[in-house]
Amino acid sequence: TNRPIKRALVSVYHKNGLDVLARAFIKASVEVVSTGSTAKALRDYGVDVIDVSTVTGFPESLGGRVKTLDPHIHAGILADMTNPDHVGQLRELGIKPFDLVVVNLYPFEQTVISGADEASCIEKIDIGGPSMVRGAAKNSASVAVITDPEDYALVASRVENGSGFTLEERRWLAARAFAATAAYDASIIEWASTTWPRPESLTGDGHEPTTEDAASGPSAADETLFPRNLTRTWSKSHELRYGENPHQKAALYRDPLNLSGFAQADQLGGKPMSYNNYVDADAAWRAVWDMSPHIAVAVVKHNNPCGLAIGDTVAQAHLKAHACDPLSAYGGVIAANAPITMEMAQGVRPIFTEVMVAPDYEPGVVEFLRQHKKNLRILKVAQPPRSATQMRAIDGGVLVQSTDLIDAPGDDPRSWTLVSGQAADEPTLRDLQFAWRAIRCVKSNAVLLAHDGATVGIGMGQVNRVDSCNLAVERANTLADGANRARGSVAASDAFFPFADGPQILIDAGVRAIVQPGGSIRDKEVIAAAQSSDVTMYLTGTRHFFH
Ligand code: 93A
Repeated sequence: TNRPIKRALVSVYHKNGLDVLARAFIKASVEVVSTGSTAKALRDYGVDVIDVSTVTGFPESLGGRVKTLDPHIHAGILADMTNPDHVGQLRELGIKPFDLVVVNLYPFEQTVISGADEASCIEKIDIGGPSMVRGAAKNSASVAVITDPEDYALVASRVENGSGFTLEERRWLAARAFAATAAYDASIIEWASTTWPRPESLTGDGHEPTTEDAASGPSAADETLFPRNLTRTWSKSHELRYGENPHQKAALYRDPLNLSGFAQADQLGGKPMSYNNYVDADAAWRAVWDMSPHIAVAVVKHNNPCGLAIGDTVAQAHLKAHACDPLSAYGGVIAANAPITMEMAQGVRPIFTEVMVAPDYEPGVVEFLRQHKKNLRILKVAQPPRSATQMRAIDGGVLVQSTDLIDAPGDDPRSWTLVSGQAADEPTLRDLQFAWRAIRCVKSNAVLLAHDGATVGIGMGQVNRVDSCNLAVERANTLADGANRARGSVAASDAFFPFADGPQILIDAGVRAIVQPGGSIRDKEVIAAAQSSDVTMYLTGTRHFFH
């Protein structure tokens, strides 16, 4: 099944590594057909190249848009040389078959990322390249296809020793080639569907959602967010040591169109990131940006905050966040939404910490951390979280939702409804607002207590809200110094209280104000509990579940 390589078609955007191929082609006297600047590069390496235009009898035209799109090329790629009929037809037509196709495509993604204008992006949509790649992949019975310069050394050795590739090898290369063109198309779809949304003129004529659709689901306006097919591709960045547990395998994939998000973090020190490190650090990263424009620090463990605080400096915010639950902060992930200062680094030094993530580090800080905290994974992330959608895999599918924004209607205290007690004074209102923004990063059922721009007790992830209330109070009051931090604090709940029992626990613990969405059929009882103790209560009308 081996097919020695006697004739090759080479058309590559990236010219790197071509010298390796050129040497092998010369040595094995391979006939090489090539496009414009690839031909030139190969000639410079001494290869006696035949121009594509010589084979097609047609000049490369339309500014390069039509180079290889010609039957003289494609019949040579697609002829199955194990099929006598194909062999006969080629002979009649005077077309010679190719044994090898080496193509790499116009850099569409990189052009989009560079911020190039629309016309430049369009020009970088490769048409001829994917046609050759798909043709050669379809015809793996006869042709070997290569799209990645990393494979040139392998190809060169097979060209030189005259063995070519086996059928199994050609098929494997074909599968990879199909994956390459699919990924290429996926990024074009992603770009085109966001750059060119559905126009008004196409919302009639059967393109319009039925009234049923409109009532029950996304409308045409959501098409950019929820396209008909989810064609986004993630490129494999690297494999992780293991997944959530050591017996699980795992890898990180990155969105090739987003070069500055959390998944693209720069690691400046420490051991490689683990699967759980990524999950926790991403949660911490989101939590601190929910506090923007305030300077904020979050300490996260197991996807939940063990402390979150705002401050005048990152060092102060970290002290306050750490103080919420020093016991749990051991082995945590620390995120800040402002550059890490030396003062903060010194504060973190004695605390065992897995990961630190920040937009930047002041001069000398990275060196200090590397020196004193050898295992600390130090991450720098260029941009705040900005994904418009969130995904979660379920068996046999994936759920997609628009990202929960902290600036949803109801997140602005000016829209809150006072239903019990005195209107909050300014410091109390500030704490209520902090607590409400903080609640979003706590797993449901979430109840948290806050004081002076810091969480002081967090009740997370319970399957009933009473337990979350108890937990929040208990954690606020378990510091070694015996301080009663629940007394005088404010509370937030991520969703309504279904009964008065939960808020009663908070009230009994001395909480002075509560913010919650409201909307329970027993709101009256819940509000009455607050009123009878003269505790301030605001309803937001907005819920922030986080599962
Ligand atoms: O504009 S194209 O879609 N039209 C074509 O016919 C064509 N043939 C090859 N682009 C085409 N190519 C691409 O040109 C290849 O995929 C490769 O990226 C590039 C190589 O051109 P050159 O050798 O002139 O640099």
